[in-house]
Amino acid sequence: MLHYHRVGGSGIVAYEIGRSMAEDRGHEVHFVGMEPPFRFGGTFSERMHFHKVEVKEYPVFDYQPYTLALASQLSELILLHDIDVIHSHYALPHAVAAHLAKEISGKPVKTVATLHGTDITVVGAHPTMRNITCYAIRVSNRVTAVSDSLKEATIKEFGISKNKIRKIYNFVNPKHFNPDLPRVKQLNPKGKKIIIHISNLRPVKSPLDVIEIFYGIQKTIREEMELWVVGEGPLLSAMIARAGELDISNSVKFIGIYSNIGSLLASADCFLLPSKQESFGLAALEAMMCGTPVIATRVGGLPELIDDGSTGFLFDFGRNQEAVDKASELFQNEQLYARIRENGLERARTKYDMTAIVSQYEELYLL
Ligand code: GMT
Repeated sequence: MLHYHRVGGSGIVAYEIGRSMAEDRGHEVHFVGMEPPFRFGGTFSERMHFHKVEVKEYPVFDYQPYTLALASQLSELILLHDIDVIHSHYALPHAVAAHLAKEISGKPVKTVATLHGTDITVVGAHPTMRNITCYAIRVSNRVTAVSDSLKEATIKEFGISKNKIRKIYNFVNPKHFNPDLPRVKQLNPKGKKIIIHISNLRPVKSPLDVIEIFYGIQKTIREEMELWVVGEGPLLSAMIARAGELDISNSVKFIGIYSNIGSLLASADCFLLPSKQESFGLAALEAMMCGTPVIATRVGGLPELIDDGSTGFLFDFGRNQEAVDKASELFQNEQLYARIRENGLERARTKYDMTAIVSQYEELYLL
């Protein structure tokens, strides 16, 4: 049984683990959440089931008790479906709810918690949530982190033994992310060079830096190019305004939410990710799997994915000129471009291989 947040990379990873466990390995998988997993098109294969969490609205509560409702419904599902493993994505509130559900059911169900980043670096580290996060990690039977960087940050923050946490990298489904996907020609009829950014446009992703870096690259290489901004979020209006101030609105397409991300990535020439923090950086892996070179900040788990100058480019957060220089070099040197693209593809396919990573989770479930 898996439960997860309804948006973001963690939901995508949760869905792909469950899908692969059901379709490729014959397990019976129950997804539990407020909505079916993100990017899930509407149908489940026969071994996949979805259970919506119902939260009773009651005026006495200032805040509706989602975690308690989740724990109660998980405990029912444990009994109804004879569940062996509950895999929670995010320590808070999911790992806490899973532990409560196990206690309520009285069954020897195994609890696995995957830490994705903000549950540790932002929410969990906050004094109001510190103790409960630490508790969630302590009581979970197995805990995984999506990068070495996040594993180390968790050990440091909570003083947890390093044996308690196992690093299991994220992965993407090669069927949806590969270099042979059809290009979206209608978006680029003139065949311009395309720089792409995909995120939820929250401050942690530094989306305004995307505009600044694109402006710098355009000024440097003086070739017709376009920036595609994919996604929606709180800094969208500020990005539109900044593009206007820099007089580059005609070269920036704000695409919004788009379902066929793989085709967009395969149609682009470079992916920009100037985040302030990124425990893994799933979008960067998606780009590399599509053969699109990535220029990203040297933060969190990104240096585990990208070797600067070999499988992509890294720059220090906020040092946008460094990103401009590296992108300009990439675009002006065909041999370098081909090498980075091939190395990036190879790195993504081998180190983050879906079959190998799902096997690591399966092993953990059976341990
Ligand atoms: O940070 C987000 O925008 C969403 C969040 C999520 O729930 O998907 O992302 C975190 O988990 C992803 C999947 O493991 C990672 O790829 C992201 O790097 C991580 N975000 C941060 O660490 C800021």
